[in-house]
Amino acid sequence: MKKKILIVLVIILIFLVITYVLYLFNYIPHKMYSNEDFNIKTYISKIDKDEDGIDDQTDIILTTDINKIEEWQGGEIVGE
Ligand SMILES: [Ca+2]
Repeated sequence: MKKKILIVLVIILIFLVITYVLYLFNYIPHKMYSNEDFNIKTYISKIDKDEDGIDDQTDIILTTDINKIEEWQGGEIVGE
């Protein structure tokens, strides 16, 4: 009997972990907010040190966004 309970708990735990990961990586649809929802003006830097035509603020955000699988290579965003 204890073994059945343990198996059920492990299955529930696995289900919760899978659900959390799917939610985290946006595979489960949910409400997402943008800057406009909170009246936040997007900051655009006037500096473009690597001269790629993308302001450095946007470069930093793009390269640290965990939802995007992009690589920063020599001033170009490669892949998706
Ligand atoms: Ca740049």
